Parts: sequence; C-alpha cells; structure tokens
Amino acid sequence: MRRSDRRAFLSGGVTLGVLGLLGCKLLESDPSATKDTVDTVAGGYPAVRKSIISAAAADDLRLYKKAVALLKDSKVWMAQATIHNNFCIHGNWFFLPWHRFYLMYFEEVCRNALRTAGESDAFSLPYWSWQDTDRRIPDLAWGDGNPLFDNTRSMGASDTFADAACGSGTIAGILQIKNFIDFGGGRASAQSPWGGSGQLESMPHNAVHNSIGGDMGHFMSPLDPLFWLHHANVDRIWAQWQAQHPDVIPSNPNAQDGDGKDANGVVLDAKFWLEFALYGFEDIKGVRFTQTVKDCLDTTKMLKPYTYDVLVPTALTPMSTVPPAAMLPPKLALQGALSGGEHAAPVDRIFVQSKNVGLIIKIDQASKIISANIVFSPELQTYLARLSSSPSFMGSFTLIVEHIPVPTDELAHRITLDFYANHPDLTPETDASDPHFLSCYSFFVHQHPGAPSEVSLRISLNQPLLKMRAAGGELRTAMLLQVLVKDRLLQTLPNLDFFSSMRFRLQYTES
Ligand SMILES: [Cu+2]
Repeated sequence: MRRSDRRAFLSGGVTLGVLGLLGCKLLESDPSATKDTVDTVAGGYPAVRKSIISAAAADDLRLYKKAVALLKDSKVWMAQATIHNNFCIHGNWFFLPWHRFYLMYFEEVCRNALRTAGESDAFSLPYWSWQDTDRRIPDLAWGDGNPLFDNTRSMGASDTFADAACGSGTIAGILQIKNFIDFGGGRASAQSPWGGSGQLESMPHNAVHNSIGGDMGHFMSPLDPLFWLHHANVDRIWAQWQAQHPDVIPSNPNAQDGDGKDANGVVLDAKFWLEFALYGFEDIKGVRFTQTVKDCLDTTKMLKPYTYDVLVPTALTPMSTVPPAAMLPPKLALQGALSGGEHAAPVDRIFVQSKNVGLIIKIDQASKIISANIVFSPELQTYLARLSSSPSFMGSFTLIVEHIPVPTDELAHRITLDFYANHPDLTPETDASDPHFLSCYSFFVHQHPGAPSEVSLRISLNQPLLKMRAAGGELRTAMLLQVLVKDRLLQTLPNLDFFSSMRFRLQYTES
C-alpha cells in the first residue's frame, strides 16, 4: 500500500477508494523489527516517567531541556516531527498504540543524544498532567532562548484550557469508561463504517493541541517540545485505564466493537487490531521499525520498558460480575465466530445498533445551538431501563456522532462543540459540571491531500445517563441532544448550517 493510501485508510476519512485493498494489504506486517543495539541505560529499565510537577522529575526536566537543545541543533528534531506528519494515526483505535511506540523511540533518541554529548542517559520522558495543574502551559515552557519554548503558540502564558476537556473531573470520568473503543477509539475507517475517536483523544488530547495552536495545532506538532510532555500524559492516562480495567484489553476487535465484521462483511480477527502493523518509528540510528499493537499493551515489556510514577486508580463505579439477566436474550452470539489461538473472540455478547437515530430539529443561529432528537429503539429502551435499575449493569451505551464536517483550518482552531442532553436552559456559560453535559470536541485535523473532510466521535452515555437520572431527568424513549458551538475567539460564528450533515448512531454492547 502506498503511504498516502494507507494514511487515507487509517485516518477515518473517505473509505471507498481503499476498501478494495483491505483483504490483502491490511494484513501486511514486517517481520524485520528487531531490537536495536543499546540494551542498557544508566537509569536502568523500566524507566519511570514522572509528573513535571513532582520534585522527583527535576533531573529529567533538566535532561529533557538539554536533549531538546541538542536535537534541535541536529536534523533529528525535524526528522522526528516529520515521522508524525507522515505516519501518525488519529481518529481510531490505533491512535493510542501508535503514539505509545512513537514516544518510546523518542525517549531513546533523547537518551542517545545525551549520551553522545557526555551527559547521563538516565532519562525518562516526564509527563505534563494538565488535569492536576492550573491548566495553563507550564512556566518551564516559556522564555526566549529556552529550548522548551515555541514562538508559534497562539495561547498565552495566562490562558487556560477548557475545564470541560482537560479538568480532573473529565479525566476521572474518561477513566471510568468501560470499553476500550469508547475510551481509546473504534475501528479505522476501512474496517468499519462506525469507528470514531475515543474520548481520551477527542476531549483532552485534541483540546490541548487545538488550544495551544501554532506548531501544536497541526501534524508537525512534535516541533513544539510540549508535544512530548502532553502525549506522555495521554499515554499515562491510557496506562492508568489499563490498570483499572485489566479485563478489557481488546485482544480482538470482536471483543469490543460491532458485529465482528468489517465493512465488507469480512470477519475481523486479531490482525485487525492486536497484530496490526504500525509503521514509521525510527531507532537511534534512524533505522525504520514496524511494531504490532500487542507489543505495546504492557509498557514494562516493551522494547525499551517504562512505567509511570503514579498509576493509582480513582474510585470506580461498583461493577458486579453477575451475568446479565436471562430475560434479555443476546442479540448476537459470536460464539466460535473466530478461529485462532489465544486471542480468540469472547463468546456471548450483545450488540445492538441503531443508525440514523437522530434528526436535527433545530439550528438556532442566535443561541449557537444545534438540537437533535435522539430516539431509542424499543430494544434499546429495554436496556436503558435496566441501566437505571441494576447495580450490576454490564453494558455500554454509546452515541456515535458521524459526518461532522471539518471546517477550514482557521475555523477548526477556534471552534469547539459541546454536547449536552435535555438541558432546559442551555447557555454558552453552561459548563461540564452541569449534569446534562455529555462531552466536548475540538478539531485536530490538518488540511493535506487525503485528510479526512469529516470526523466522527464516540460518546459514552453510561455516566451521563446515570447523572441525568440522579438529577431527576430519567430517559425512557428519547433524548434531546444539544450541540453548543463555541468560538474560542468569541468572534462571529459561521452559519451553523455547515454542521447540518451530522448523523447519529446508538450502540449498546454487553460482553
Ligand atoms: Cu497528539
């Protein structure tokens, strides 16, 4: 597959042109990946990545600054950003694995630069935990002549990220999402007509890129040294989620997503996720590596093992392991649907999907709200009723918003979409602490040939539904979805009819 084809295939964009390649090319993998030569490092493996606000990170921050200065003086800094530009994957379930490998190789590139300059290579990439700070760009990244400064940023030193996207409450909520695909992303475009960004990507990840702007606002974003600290935090949240949900490794796409078949009716097997080949990574000698998803699921067993200083689970909603009530027969039993070894599909599960469940009923230009009526099918209503009544509820409700058109570059950097349900009095001042809040979305896409013209995102409804119920607004048959379109620069918004192509899909999964 040519690089551009593969990019279009993975990006979540238009799929028709590449569907034909699926059968053969999706399964390609490169057996040439081998370990590079440096197997020891002064600090020892696994390296421990620390928060930039912890005192223990002082040495790593000093070394990071030094490494960035060294790399910027060589061609390596630009080369690393170019890897991202050419190979990065966003908008689907390869987003987290691809970036995990990318950071691991970069961390080693930093160590090598330090070693070559006669410095200690006892370095771990620190992480910038925006949810635990004041949500400003940290002071360490400002100042002319500071290697960690990037003068293209559109965000100032006192500006803050939206609490809805990056606040501690939002992250705690994301960590409670039960299935990987709502957390980390669904199938790539050619694997399925219903993938979409997971909430870790679409909320804090995109918002930090988008708000900082400048280099961070496009796919050469690794030019801004904040990129690596930001992505280390995204990776840490994934590691945290893995620690909290040890049983929910999507060892096979079937375990999590859809009816177990791709857009062409081909039954998905482990090669569609677990053994999918990810490209583009370079070792310290610039040698290209290919890796498969399964090789990054445990960070302490990766090529260059690492872990995080803190992976403390936040309090979880109690979940029972009691099987679902027998009165609700499985809609889809994938028993034995797949062949093959240790990563074979789980057995019984329920998957109910309704597409075109919503109709946009009002586009209010003055209040900047697009309203849609989302209707739960009778089948979904049965499960909805059970969510409210059963403490051992095991299922996941997901709203997928599809065909969101990507605005022009300039607009995409200003606009955010905030999603609410059944709000009686929604205003631009309403925020994420409101019980009617569902999710928010910032664009992080760039205009290049083959870039998607539309995006889709997944919104886990479990917690919002329970919150709404607690606030006295239990849902039974339908909900009013409200999309509040915000312009960060408070300028006049374009005509909201631009977004009228949005479509809505509901999924219920239980496994
Ligand atoms: Cu990113």
